[in-house]
Amino acid sequence: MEEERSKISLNQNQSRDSKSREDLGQNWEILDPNLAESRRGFLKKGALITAASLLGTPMVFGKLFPSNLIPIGLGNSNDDFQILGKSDQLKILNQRPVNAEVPPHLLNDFSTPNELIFVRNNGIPPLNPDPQKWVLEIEGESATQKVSISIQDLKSKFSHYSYHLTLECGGNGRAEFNPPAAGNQWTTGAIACAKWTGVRLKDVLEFVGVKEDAVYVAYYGEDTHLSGDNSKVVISRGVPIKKALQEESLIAWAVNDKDIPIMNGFPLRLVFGGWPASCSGKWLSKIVIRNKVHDGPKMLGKSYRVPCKPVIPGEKVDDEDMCIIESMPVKSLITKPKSGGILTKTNKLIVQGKAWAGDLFVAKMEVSINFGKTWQKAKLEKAVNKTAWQEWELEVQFPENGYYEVWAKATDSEGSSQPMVVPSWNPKGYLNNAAHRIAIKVDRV
Ligand SMILES: Nc1nc2c(c(=O)[nH]1)N[C@H]1C(S)=C(S)[C@@H](COP(=O)(O)O)O[C@H]1N2
Ligand SMILES: [Mo]
Repeated sequence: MEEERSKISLNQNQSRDSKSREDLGQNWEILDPNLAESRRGFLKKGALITAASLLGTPMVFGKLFPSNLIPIGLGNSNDDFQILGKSDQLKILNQRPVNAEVPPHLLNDFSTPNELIFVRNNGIPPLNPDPQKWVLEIEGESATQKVSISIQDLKSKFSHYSYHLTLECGGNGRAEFNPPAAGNQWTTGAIACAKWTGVRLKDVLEFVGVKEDAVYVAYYGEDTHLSGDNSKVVISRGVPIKKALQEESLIAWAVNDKDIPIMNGFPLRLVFGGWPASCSGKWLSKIVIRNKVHDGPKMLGKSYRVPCKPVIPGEKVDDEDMCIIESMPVKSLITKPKSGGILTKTNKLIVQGKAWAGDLFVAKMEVSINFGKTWQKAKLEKAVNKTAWQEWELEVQFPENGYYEVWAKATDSEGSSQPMVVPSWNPKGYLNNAAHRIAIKVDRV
């Protein structure tokens, strides 16, 4: 019993803090049981009863609760470390380089506000970059000429476009892989969808001239290596020419009609919606048009690659059996309410969220309150443009008082759905698109 108790790590001395009612309305109180938000653990026989007694309420569909899951709670530890231009609500995973994710309930805006766009740095951002003096070079084996262009020229010579683009780190959800993968232990928050403004990469590439043999378009940025060695490139990735020529692929200078936050690439960056965000070069100073698959740092080996064929968890995989990640898999988040709320005056709840599917569209969104036994179809909005996330909403009704989980699952336009459990293990912990779950207690008097 003791062991199970500590595994669930429920804080018994939880206080009901009426100040944390947030935007949930009068029907809500927030508990802070610090339940482990993890799929890694196993509940032993009898642990469900322990869980229920610790929760102080029965698990209504307890019999259906899979034995390899642990009931979720909440708990969001905040650090003192403040990131320039970012909300203090971000969860800091690393201070050097800065890496910070966003709790799901803060992603309820249609366009993610600038201070809530997650940060994934591999090196040190440039200090006080001057947009007036910034120069973008374009060259490469498959460029017909070498061009240097200022931001002012980009703005005046090419048409401007704005798109809502979903940028998700390939390692989002890494924290759940077992055996664990090294790197930032992202849970669900390395994702943002904001309105980006700039010029089409396609227009700029056509202006420069692309040779017939072009295969890849890649970036270099002005961030510096953690080692302090300025001759070392931090990261240099890219996309196949087809993705580069997509209408929504931009060289951007603004997000949500404001300057890009310094942590997200001010004054200039690439944005490729629906692909691992590592393709979207920040502090962009050079674009190369390659006649082969780009071979910059973090393109090769195991970086942003997964085994071409499924492997046994923990198995060693040779580099030549790894394939580059392209379009990201279908995924969704419950962005309202915050996990761990208590319904006290009603048994009805409006659940809202976002869903995205790489280069595809989301075709269906479903919600379950009985651990996946039955699913209810949510109202799903159409995408405003390709690779924008889509909003969804559903009112659910809970049959009686007790502990519930709301599970949400998206299906893409080609029929692929999110799994309930962590999908294909891979050495670096990429592409975890397991369905999102939140905890709800119904305690109607
Ligand atoms: N120059 C540069 N570009 C970069 C990175 C970086 O470290 N340096 N990180 C990449 C990775 S791995 C991700 S997930 C996204 C993160 O973008 P964001 O920090 O704006 O959310 O930027 C990508 N572009
Ligand atoms: Mo990333």
